Formats: sequence, structure tokens, C-alpha cells
Amino acid sequence: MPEAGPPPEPEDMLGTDSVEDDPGMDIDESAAGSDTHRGGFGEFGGDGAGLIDRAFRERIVLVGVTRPDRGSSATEASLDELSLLVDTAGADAVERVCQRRAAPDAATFVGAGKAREIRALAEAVDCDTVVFDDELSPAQQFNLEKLLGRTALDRTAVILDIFAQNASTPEGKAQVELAQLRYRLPRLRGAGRRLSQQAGGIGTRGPGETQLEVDRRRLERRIHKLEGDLRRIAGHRRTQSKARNRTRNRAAAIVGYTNAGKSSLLNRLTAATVAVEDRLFATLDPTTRRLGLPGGETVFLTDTVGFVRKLPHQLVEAFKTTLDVVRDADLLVHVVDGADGDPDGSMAAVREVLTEIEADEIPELVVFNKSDLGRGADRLAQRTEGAVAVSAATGEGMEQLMGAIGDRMRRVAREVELMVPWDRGDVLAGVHREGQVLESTATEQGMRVRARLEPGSAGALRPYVVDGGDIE
Ligand SMILES: Nc1nc2c(ncn2[C@@H]2O[C@H](COP(=O)(O)OP(=O)(O)OP(=O)(O)O)[C@@H](O)[C@H]2O)c(=O)[nH]1
Ligand SMILES: [Mg+2]
Repeated sequence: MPEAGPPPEPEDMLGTDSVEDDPGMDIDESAAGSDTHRGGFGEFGGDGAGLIDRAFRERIVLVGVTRPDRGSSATEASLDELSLLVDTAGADAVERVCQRRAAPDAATFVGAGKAREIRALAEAVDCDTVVFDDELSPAQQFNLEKLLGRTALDRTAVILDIFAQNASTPEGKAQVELAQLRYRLPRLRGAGRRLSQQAGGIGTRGPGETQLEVDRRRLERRIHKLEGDLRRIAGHRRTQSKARNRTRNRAAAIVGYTNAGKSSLLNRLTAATVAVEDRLFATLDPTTRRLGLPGGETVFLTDTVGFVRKLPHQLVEAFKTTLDVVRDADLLVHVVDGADGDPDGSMAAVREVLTEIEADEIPELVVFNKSDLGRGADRLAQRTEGAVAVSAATGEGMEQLMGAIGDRMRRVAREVELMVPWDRGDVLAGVHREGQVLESTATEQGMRVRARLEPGSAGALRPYVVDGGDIE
């Protein structure tokens, strides 16, 4: 992270309490960013100012490293995707460098010799920025910028930049800003070499506190505030989802790789009008619509943010509130681009994120989309148990998909309420054995139990079910 300018006073994105009055915000601009290259994350996100200069299309050199346990074709594929990410962020990848290396160099990631080579190439092709396909440590990033004489960024920074461009709602903006700040915090440096010129004033540095410490404190305070704001939003969502549970409608979440066609599918199945674009991370905010199934049941279907290989953990962490909708779903509709060159790799990347957000145990229905683009989707569906091939563009396969969603939903465990008379200890034991007891209350007539049960078990216990009557 180069000497980034002081963060501008962030606007209050959530429209709740404004940022605390902080005299420390008013920092001498000239003191920062004296190096030749501009700061990777010099600005807060959400205001259009990202790490990639969009006043013109930056020229970028990509660098990938192949580990001994992986083939170079995986590195090339990853660089192809990085090139697409860079393009989405508004820049052009003009050259790429691949290196074979047993382990990353602690100081410079690629090694000082290779870094000098990259510098020569960067000068030859007149590039502004070098983007590394793996996450750089703050020290590596710093050292590389010195060696390269230009901005060094990593894949994480590029993805954060795209998210910052695409965020439009208060929640989306807050989540992206939080991820950016968490990325920035360990990379703050530079201004700490001198003591702040500012003296006194409530909230400014204490005696001998460096500008760096003041900046860090301010960032931490902002992070804290954003976390609080997002927690409040999550609380509000939970209340809504409880209301949904009371009406006993099932919920399905559409998940998948970015650009797989998730939003197109929601639009096709329901009357939704979510923006569809041939662009990575077009969707950041969840949209939920009611879907009537052929069997007469209703499910709530939600389209949400897409995933990518090496999705920055700061983003996954910050998007927890958005991704609650995935974790709370009864069924995941995993949309895969049937024309994808490496569908298995993309599906693995999606499942990695699902594990990270603790949604990996939710039943999954795999849908291969874009069947209109060739035989890919159909072929993949044939070799994948229970999968369906569709085209969100033409509507092909939609009936089969809705039927499959209904079938899978009917097999999903449901929440039921039972009243078990006191003399039926065997029934109570059965509920405990076959389901997950969520709550039990002793009453005069017997034990009132709220439990999650598979439809089969619920059927057998039907005489004792007092609520949850939608069970067949
Ligand atoms: N040919 C074809 N194109 C499709 C189909 N479904 C979606 N697309 C195209 O694929 C691109 C991405 O579609 P989206 O629906 O925005 O994909 P998404 O998964 O929501 O993407 P993000 O929100 O960016 O993660 C768009 O250009 C769509 O027009 C399909 O069935 N066939
Ligand atoms: Mg989308």
C-alpha cells in the first residue's frame, strides 16, 4: 500500500447517525502520497473513486504464479479470469507474466530478480499498474511498489474495486466499504514517519501519537460504526424472516458463479426485473420474489450476489448480512453456466464460499443454464445426478426446473409443532430421535414441542401435530 492520502470524510452511507465529529479528519493533504504512484486504496469506496484510475483506461500487466502441485493451465485460466476482472474494473490487461515457484517469496512474492524483469516489461509496454493474481501481504505490496516503480495490486483489490463501483444501495455500499477498510487497515502506513503537525483538539492524537496512529484509530472507528449499522439491518431481516416462517412458506436461494445467469433465472421464473448484464458482479443486493409451483405450493426465491474463484474473505465477511438469506434457505438453486470452460472449477469455488458462510449442508439443486448456447448444459446435466438443464434466455427447461424445486422442497425438513400427551413418552423420544427439537414447553395436557422433522417422520407423528399442517 503506497502512501495513500488521508481518507476523505466518508459520507454516512446508511443515513443513520452521522460520523462522529472528528477533527482528525482534517489532515494536511500535502503530507501524504509523495511517491510517484497513486495509492491503491487511497479512497473509500462508494464514491466512484477506486483504486483503478478511470479517467482513462489504465494499462495493466498481470502476474500469476504456478505452484508445484498445480499445472500451468490452471494459472492461465485464473489469469484469463483476472483479465476479465480487470476489464470489468475499467482497465486493459496488456501483458501477462507467469512464474513457476515452489513457495512465495516472503518479501517480494515473486523474488527480487523476477520483480526487476517485470519492471522492465512494464516499462516496455508502458503500463501503469501491475496486478498479482494472489493476495499480497502488506509488506510484499510495499516492497513490490518500490521495485516496480508503479502501483502493485492484488486480485482482492480488483474485486473490491468492482464491488465498490457496483454498490448502489446503502447496505451494499456499507458492506463494500467495510470490506475495503478491513483490507486497508493493515496496509496503512507512510504518514507515520512523521509526527502529525496538528496539535491539540478533542479526538486528535495524544502526546507523541503519530499520524499513522490517528489514521488507524479513525479507520477502526468507522469500521466499528459500519459493523453496528449492518448488524441492525441483519436484525431487521431476521424479524422479517421469522414472519415468513410463521406463514410456513419455504425459501430457496439462487447461488452461483458470477455471470452464470442467476438474475436472468429469477426474472424468467417470477415477474422480477433484476438488472441483467454481461458483467461480473452486476448483482450485489438480494431480491426475493414469490414463486408459485405447479403443485400449488409457494416458495420465496431469492437472487443474490455471485461468487468467484479466490473471493476475498473480507468481502465474504462483510457480506454476511446479505448472505444470511442463503444460510437461512431450505434449498439452494445452484446455477452453473453450461458454456463455462471449467464448470467443475466454478462449482468448487461456489461451494468453497458456501462452506465459509456455513451453508454447505443445505440441500442443493444444480441447474446448468444457457442450454441455448450449445450442448454444454445438457451434457453436464446428464452426468450430474438430479441436475436440470435450462435456458433463462429462451425459457427452455423451466417447467422441469419448477417441478424439481417442488420435489426437493417436499423432501426438506420442516418446522412443526406437536403436542405430546404426558403418557406418550415413547412419542416424545421418537421426536428427539428423528428430528431436531428446537423448543419444548411443559403444559397441562402434555409437552408442546417445536421441532424440525423430515416429511416422513412428520407424517408418522401426524396425530400429535398441532401446527405445520402443510405437511403431506
Ligand atoms: N445465451 C444465454 N445467455 C444468458 C442466459 N442466462 C443469462 N445469460 C446472459 O448471461 C449474462 C449474465 O446474466 P445475469 O443474469 O446478469 O447473471 P448473474 O448470475 O445474475 O450475474 P451477476 O449478478 O453479475 O453475478 C447476461 O449477459 C445474460 O444475458 C441464457 O440462458 N442463455
Ligand atoms: Mg445477477
